This record gives sequence, structure tokens and C-alpha cells, in this order.
Amino acid sequence: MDVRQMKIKAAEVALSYVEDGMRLGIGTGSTAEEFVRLLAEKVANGFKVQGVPTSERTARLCVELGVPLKSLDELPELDLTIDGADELDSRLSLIKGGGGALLREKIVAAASSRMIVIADETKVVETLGAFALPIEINPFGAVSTRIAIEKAATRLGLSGELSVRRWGDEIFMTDGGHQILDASFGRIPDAVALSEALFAIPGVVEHGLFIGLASLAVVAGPNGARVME
Ligand code: ABF
Repeated sequence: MDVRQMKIKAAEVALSYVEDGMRLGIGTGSTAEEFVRLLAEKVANGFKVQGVPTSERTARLCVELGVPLKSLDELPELDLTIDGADELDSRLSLIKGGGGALLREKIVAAASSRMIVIADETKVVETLGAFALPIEINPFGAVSTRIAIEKAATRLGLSGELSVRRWGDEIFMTDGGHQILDASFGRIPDAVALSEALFAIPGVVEHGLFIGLASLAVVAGPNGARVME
């Protein structure tokens, strides 16, 4: 099985948790897109769901494939969200945001009774942090915010590069009109402490540490999928 087949396998298993009539948060990224493709096939065969997309990109794919969508304001409480991740550990703490959709992803996951993560085996780590942590910041005062993040990280014994995410020659802007700093801190031994420290900085809109949100992960490897709970 190559990585794409593993993503499809994880999406396939996750689809078995989706029940007819569910209000469903729909994630972003290549794994979530495999899920949308499989979901669309079921919808075409009469399966009923109402989806809330976590990004404009996911919304476009759902519209193209005929998955019915609502806004989160129309459906403010969801039954289940299925989304990818950049890293996950054995406690189902996650790093997300590599695709730039972390703010909407977290809002949608928090509005859901349950979140299932779909990933290939390469995403599972012992300690979060090999993947650079995306931190979404308000463009106003971006340099001050960056300095505050560096100081907060130092106080926690973390150090590393903070790079402004770019899209070609331009600074990358999220769906919400914010910038992203990718923080290469390396191992993050205390994700809760880092999360709290980042939220204490006014210019930080959101960060990619998802703690206590996922209740189950479907992880696919070369020999099939396993469930982590
Ligand atoms: C979203 O897509 C993000 O939070 C995460 O950054 C990314 C994972 O993408 P992929 O499935 O393409 O690896 O879920």
C-alpha cells in the first residue's frame, strides 16, 4: 500500500462511523479529501448527511461532488467531525494546520460531539513537535506577536525558528484573513503549557495544538488500518 492508498483506507474505515442523517464536520487536506470522495459516492446512492466544511477548499470539493453543505451557523451543533492531522500521539493530541485551515478546523471540531482523526502511520509520533507548529496570528502587530511568541517559548525551554508562511512571493493568508507562523520548536514535552502560553498572547488567533478534541483515530499502515482510542 502506498501513502495514498493508506489515506483512502483510513477514510474508508472512518466512513463506517458516519450514520444516515448525521450533521458532519468535514476536514481539510489530502486525507480528508479522500474521505469526501468516498462520502460523495454514498450520498449519490441516497445516504443523507449535512456537511459543514472546515475550509473553502473542502467546500469547493463537496460542491463539485454533490455533498450537501450547510454553514456552521445553520448547524451550530454537529454529531461528528472527520479530519486529518499532521501529527498525533498516543493520547490523541494533535498538531494540525499544515494546510492552513486550523482555525475553522478547531471551531468545527469543538462544535462536534465527536472528532475522528484519519491519518497514515507516518503521522504517529511519540512526542509532538517534529512537524512545525502552525500558529495563526492577526496581521496587525505581527512582529510584536512574533517576539512575544519567542519569549513565551523560551520561558518554556523551547527554541527554534518561526517562519512566516508564504504562498509563492506573497505572505500566505488564511480563510479568516490571518497569517501563519510555522514554529520549529522540536519536541514539545508539555503541549498544554505551550497552548496556554500562546493563548495568553493577544495577537495569537489560534494554534495547531488540538488537545482533548479527538476521541478516536483511524491510522492506516501498509498492512491495513488500526483504531486508536
Ligand atoms: C488538515 O490537513 C490539517 O489540519 C492538516 O494540517 C492537514 C493534513 O493533511 P494531509 O491529510 O494532506 O496530510 O487536516
